[in-house]
Amino acid sequence: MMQSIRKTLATAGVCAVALAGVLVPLPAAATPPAGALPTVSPTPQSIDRAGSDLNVPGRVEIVVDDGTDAAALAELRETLTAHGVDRIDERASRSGRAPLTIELGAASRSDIRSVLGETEVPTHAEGYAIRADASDGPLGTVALGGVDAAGQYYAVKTLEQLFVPNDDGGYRIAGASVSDFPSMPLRGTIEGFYGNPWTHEERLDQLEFYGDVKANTYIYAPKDDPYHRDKWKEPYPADKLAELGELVQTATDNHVRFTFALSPGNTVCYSSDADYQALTGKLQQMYDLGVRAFNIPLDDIDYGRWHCDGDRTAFGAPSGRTAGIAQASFLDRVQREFVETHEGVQPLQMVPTEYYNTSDSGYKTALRGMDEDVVVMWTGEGVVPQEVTVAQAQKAATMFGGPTFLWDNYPVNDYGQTSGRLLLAPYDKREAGLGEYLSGIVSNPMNQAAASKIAIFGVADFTWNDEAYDAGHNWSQALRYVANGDAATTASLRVFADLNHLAPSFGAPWQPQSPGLNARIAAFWESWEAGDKTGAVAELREYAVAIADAPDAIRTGPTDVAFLADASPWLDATALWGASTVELLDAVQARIDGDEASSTELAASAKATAAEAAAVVVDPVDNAWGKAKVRIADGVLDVFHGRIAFTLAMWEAGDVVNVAPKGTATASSVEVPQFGAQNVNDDKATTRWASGYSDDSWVQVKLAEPTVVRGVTLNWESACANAYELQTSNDGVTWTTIRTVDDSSCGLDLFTIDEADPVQYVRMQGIDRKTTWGYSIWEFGIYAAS
Ligand code: LOG
Repeated sequence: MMQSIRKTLATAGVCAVALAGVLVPLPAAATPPAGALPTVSPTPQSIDRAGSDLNVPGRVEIVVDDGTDAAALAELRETLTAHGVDRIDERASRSGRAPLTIELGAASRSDIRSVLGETEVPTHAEGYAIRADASDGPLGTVALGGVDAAGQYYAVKTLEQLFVPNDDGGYRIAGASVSDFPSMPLRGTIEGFYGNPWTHEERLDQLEFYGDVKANTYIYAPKDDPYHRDKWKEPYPADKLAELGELVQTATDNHVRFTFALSPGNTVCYSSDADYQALTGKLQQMYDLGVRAFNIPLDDIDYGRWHCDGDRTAFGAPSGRTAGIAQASFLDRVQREFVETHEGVQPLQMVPTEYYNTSDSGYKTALRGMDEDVVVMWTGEGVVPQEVTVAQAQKAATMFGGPTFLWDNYPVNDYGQTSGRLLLAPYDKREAGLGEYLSGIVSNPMNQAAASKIAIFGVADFTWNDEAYDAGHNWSQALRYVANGDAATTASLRVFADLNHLAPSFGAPWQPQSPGLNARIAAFWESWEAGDKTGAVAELREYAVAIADAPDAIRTGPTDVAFLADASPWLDATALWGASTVELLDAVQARIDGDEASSTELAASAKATAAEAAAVVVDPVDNAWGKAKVRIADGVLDVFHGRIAFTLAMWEAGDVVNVAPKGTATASSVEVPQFGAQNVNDDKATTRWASGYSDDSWVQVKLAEPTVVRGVTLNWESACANAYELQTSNDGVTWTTIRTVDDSSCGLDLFTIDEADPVQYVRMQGIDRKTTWGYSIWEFGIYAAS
């Protein structure tokens, strides 16, 4: 239904003026290798070289007609101006007076068809075709043909990325033949998180961004906007309404459907005509502003109760099944009596109360009875899924009665596990082929709007062309976009984003923390253990310097300023972590060089700087988790610091070796057989011992022979201890407490031991558990002089 967002030339003048101040063209393509085409994002379905590049002259003619999309034309004018064109003539037919002619309009227009030549025009909605080829003669022509108005707009958005800088400061347009269309009809975001809603300015900025990445959907559903959920019946006051009106206009100008969502589920009486009238009255308020897409989210509500006696009478006792019947009847009426009676409105969208799985239930059975035009959302298998596969989406289509619309909870950071985090990993783990069973995907982003662009860039690319999607490639493009095309800033952003790569879920994280740094640390220990300590330090130090310098480079480069504001505390912490890591590595090198005094001093300074880094808090906060400590490379960089500190402390003892693997581990209890005591000294960080659920549980290692112990390490799983003792013994009967610990890291605890006498046993004796589970340890390390 492109009708609703289509504008004709009649409004073009007004529109161009309105857009002039806000449109920022995509960064020009980096100069591609000779003959290669610039990278276009989202990845087109088909893009090929079609002859040589066209020089961009100072004067360009645009051939338009009544079918030319106003937003596309405004965008084209904008981008030509940004690339050095100072005279643009609009004409109804080609005059031959300008060195470059651009034909913009419906792909079916005869002049466009003839320039497109062999370039295929797709049939899909929002599709387009481009042909730019200088070899046709001295007067260059570029054809931009859209299947519909949005297609024209997207043709221009692709053309913007085909500008290649010349050495003389001018530009050329890459000679290309593009035939392109989206894999999924719905692409974009749902502002659906808890915590501070985005500001008006952030939303305007997002809508411009969606235009750049060919995303066409923005669903307005901030949980903490009172008029969206708690006070859903109350009409918006005039000032809010004016803002919403501006959003609707900006969305339209960027070919984005502003989709208004209203969440009545906490109080609605499904059988009440008054409530139906209240809801549709509010939708009407939005329709009058120009909104043509609506969504009724019924997530995160208690469907085990009614809010009125009428529902009990109408649907029976509350249950999943009767809730499904009630919701379906209510939404059917909205679809029939509101959506279908209002010109240009898209099919109604809804979020079911059971949105997080595909197991069948009375609720889902009832929901399948709903009007099949109503689009049903779900979040995947789990609220924050580990992955989304074609098989899952296929099952969802069966359970929800048709292709579903994925509400993808990434990079949203409103739940406990995301506390203190920015989620900057690429969009990943969505299987190619999802387009067959999904009508689309919207990202639920972070409270930090601009920082969410990295992930959204991926969602836009994946939904446009899921078969061609490559997360790593997309990440580079996304970082480059945030860096406004600057290569050095992009490189610094990559270092920074890697430190913020962990993607949590309600269970285990679904993307790991800092894979780039982690690989470098692994390489460090590999060289170290192979005997090349200086080489190990030198190599990692270079990366530590890159970490230390990244925040300043990002801040002084041409980075999106809104991103800088969002990321500020994380950038602060990164600078400190980087500086501290450089100092720490210098301490190691001093020690290698035999300069103990400098080493001790540097290590102490590194420790102080790391403490400062760890103390940085997010303040003020936009997130539901409140004031929290910033987390940067946690579990990777802090663990490395701990291990280095231990290594330095062990230096005294000369080279030390872990003797625990040669010993025998036993324990007071095991939770289940797979978590046996033998896992604690098997030298594998991936297997663990776990005790039964009692505070006084213990695990011990009987060493192969009496040994003078120089150090002990305990690598705790999350079932760790509030308090425990380290004990030693010679006979396994009489024990000596050598350390009482009440400040465990709940990660890697490291102890240097200064006891002269050899011992046969070392034991972790629990005192107080941190969780309701038992105690669990990945590895128990016992170090002695080698
Ligand atoms: C909410 C959503 C929230 C997200 C992550 C859906 C459909 N609803 O568990 O508003 O941002 O989880 O905390 C949700 O995902 N419920």
